[in-house]
Amino acid sequence: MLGLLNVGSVAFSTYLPLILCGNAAEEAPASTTEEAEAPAEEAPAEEEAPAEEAEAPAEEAPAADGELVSVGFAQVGHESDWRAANTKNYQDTFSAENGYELSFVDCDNDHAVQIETVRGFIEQELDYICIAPIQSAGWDTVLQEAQDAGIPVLIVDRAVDAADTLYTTALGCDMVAEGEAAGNWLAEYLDGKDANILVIEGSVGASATLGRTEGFNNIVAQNSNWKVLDSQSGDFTQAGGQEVMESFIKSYSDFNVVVCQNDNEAYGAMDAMDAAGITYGVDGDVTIISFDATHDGLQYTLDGKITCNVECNPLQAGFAEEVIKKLEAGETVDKWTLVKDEAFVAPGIESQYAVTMSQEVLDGRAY
Ligand code: GYE
Repeated sequence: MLGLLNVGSVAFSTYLPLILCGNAAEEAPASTTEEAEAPAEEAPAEEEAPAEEAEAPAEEAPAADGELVSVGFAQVGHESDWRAANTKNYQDTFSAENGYELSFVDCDNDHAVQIETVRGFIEQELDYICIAPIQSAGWDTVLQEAQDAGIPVLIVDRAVDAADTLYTTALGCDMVAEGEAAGNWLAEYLDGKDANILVIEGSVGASATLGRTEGFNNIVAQNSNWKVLDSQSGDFTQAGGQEVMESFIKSYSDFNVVVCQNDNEAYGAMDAMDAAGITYGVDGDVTIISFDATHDGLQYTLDGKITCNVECNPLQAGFAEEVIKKLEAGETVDKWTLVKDEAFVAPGIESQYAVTMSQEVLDGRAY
C-alpha cells in the first residue's frame, strides 16, 4: 500500500550536478521539469484547485509572451502517499504546457541537500523558488541569499522558523488545527472514558510534526483522564510506523488509542498490531487516529480500521501558481494562504468535527 514514487526514473536535470553534492547526489532521487506530461485536464488537482487556475485561458498564462517562467521546487522527499500526490500536483500544474519550466528536486528528507538545492536554484537565477521545508529550523542564511539575488521564495506545505520578511509568501495547512481536530474528535468519541495514548510522530523538526503534536497536546491538557504513555518519531514512513509500534507493543500493554501523524505510519502500525494479535478499529480494542486522508487511508477509514482520519490537502500547487501569476502581473500577494482541510470518521460514527465515510465520499476524492 505504500505507493512507490517513480520520481527517480525521469530524466535528470542538466542542473543536477550543481545542486546535489557529496554522497547525497548518489542517494537522492531527483527529477525535473520536462517530465510533466499529463495534460492539465487529467490532473486530479483540477477539481480542487482554485477555479481561476483551472479555468484560466491560455492567453492569461505567464507564458503568454512565449517565455517559460522558471520555477524551482525543493521537495521534501518521497516518504509518503501524501508526498506523492503533492509532487504530482506540482508537476502537473507547473508544466511546459501551462507556461513553466519546473526544476523539481526530491531532497530525500535531507536538510543539507535541501539547502544546497535552493543554493543551486539561486545560482541558476530561476524566476521563482518553492521550498517545502523538511525541517523548520535553519533557513535564515539561504533565504537571505535568495532575497539578495532578488528571487521570490514561496514556502509551501510546511513552515519555516524564520522572519516572514525573508520570504515572499507561505501556503499550507494549519497543522496545529489538525492536531486539535484529532483531539476534539477523540474527546467527543470517548465521551468521558479514559485514554491511554501512544503517539507515532512524523519526522523530527518538521512543522507538520510540531504542529500536530502541539494541537493534540492542547486537547490532552483539557482531559485529566487522558495519558500520553509515549510519543516517538516514525519519520512519516510505513516502515517507521511499524518499527515504532513494534517497540511500543514491547513496552506497553494498557493502551487504547494510537495516534499516527500520517497514513503511512498507520499502515505500519496496523501491520505491527496484526502481528501481535492486537485488535483495532471500531470493533477492536485500540482506536487509531491518522492524518492525511489519502485514498488508501480513507479506504481504511471506510473499512472501520482507522477510526478518524484528519485530512491535509496535498493539492496545493494551484495556490502557488496563483501567487506566481500575481507576482508576474506586478501585484502584491498575501503573506500567508491557508489550504483548508476536513476530517473523516468511520461509518456508523456521527461527529460534529468530521464527515462520516461512505463509498460515495471515497469515490469523490480527487487524490
Ligand atoms: O502529512 C506527511 C508527509 O508535510 C503535511 O508530510 C506534510 C506531511 C504529511 O510526509 O504524510
